[in-house]
Amino acid sequence: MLQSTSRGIQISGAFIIISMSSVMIYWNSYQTKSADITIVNLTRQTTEISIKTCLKNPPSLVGHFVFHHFNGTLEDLNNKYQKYKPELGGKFKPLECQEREKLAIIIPYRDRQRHLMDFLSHMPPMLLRQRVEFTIFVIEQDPQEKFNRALMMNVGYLEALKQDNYSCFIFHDVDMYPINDNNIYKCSTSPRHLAVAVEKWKFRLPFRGYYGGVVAYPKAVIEKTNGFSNFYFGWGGEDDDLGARLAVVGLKFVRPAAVYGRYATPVHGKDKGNPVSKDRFRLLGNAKSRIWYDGLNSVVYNVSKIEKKKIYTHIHITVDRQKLEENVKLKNIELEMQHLKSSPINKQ
Ligand code: BGN
Repeated sequence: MLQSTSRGIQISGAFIIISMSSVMIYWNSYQTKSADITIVNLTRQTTEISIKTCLKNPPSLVGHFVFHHFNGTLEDLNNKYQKYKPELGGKFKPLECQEREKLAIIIPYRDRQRHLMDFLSHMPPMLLRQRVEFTIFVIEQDPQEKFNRALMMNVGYLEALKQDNYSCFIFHDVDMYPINDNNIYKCSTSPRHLAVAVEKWKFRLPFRGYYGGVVAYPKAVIEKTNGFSNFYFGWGGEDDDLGARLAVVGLKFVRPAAVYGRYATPVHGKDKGNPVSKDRFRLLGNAKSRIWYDGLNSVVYNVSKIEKKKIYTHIHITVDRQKLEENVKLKNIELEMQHLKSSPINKQ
């Protein structure tokens, strides 16, 4: 028997304490663990509220979980995730509630088929437990130029926004696998560095300012920093550059606790086409002055193919380094001209 009172609901003797103020707390912060879809059958109003909005820490979380290498095929994964009915291109929505934030996971990618299969096997179950609405975008740079991870992040951001109005972006290495689902894949107003305790560094930060592996950015912050630098061809430095950009716009990143920000990392050999960058020290030296013209507003790339797979979107990119570098220079000149025109001397 269900009976409504002004302060709560009586169900066969059991009393669930729920006042209108507590409903407002669920509604406003969606932080608490105790709700999700458990408050059904209350008043009509509370039922609607609790089903509609996903909680930030839902009760479906399990905490630590194990990374398993996956030996199957993409077809196997398509079948496995069929019950979640992802839209073509791999847009997953939680079935239990409605999430307000749309997350795009951007993976800069080249020649890591096995890691990608592991990623696609490992990630969706965790994200669905976290009640995240998400799409995975794999941004593959073709082999003719050295790999440019940060440029692929710019491309992923711009291309994802052509598909839907994503509000949160997580830029993710393909070979880092979270192993604690309290590391929530949602955005806050500050950018977040999620890869805090990584297996290959004995579950520690390699150095205090490390800002690589996995970072979460709300859309507004990416716009503020003009995205990321386009100049880092080859391995190293591009993640330090992201950190430098934040400092220029007066922002700091935050991290989850190390017990949550844990990642398994499989061992792998050196990547072909991604030699250590010799330019990285020079680029980092002037990172802060390049932010206004080297980024989203000057990136040049060519989309050769967009494959909307059942469980993710795979975008193939070619980069003409010369064209790109010319365009970044032009943007610099353009901004300097604008600056001169608007300076008080020229206005007289
Ligand atoms: C740093 C690299 C990062 C890399 C981490 C972890 C550079 C720039 C010169 C100081 N930075 O040293 O890009 O993510 O190691 O491997 O090389």
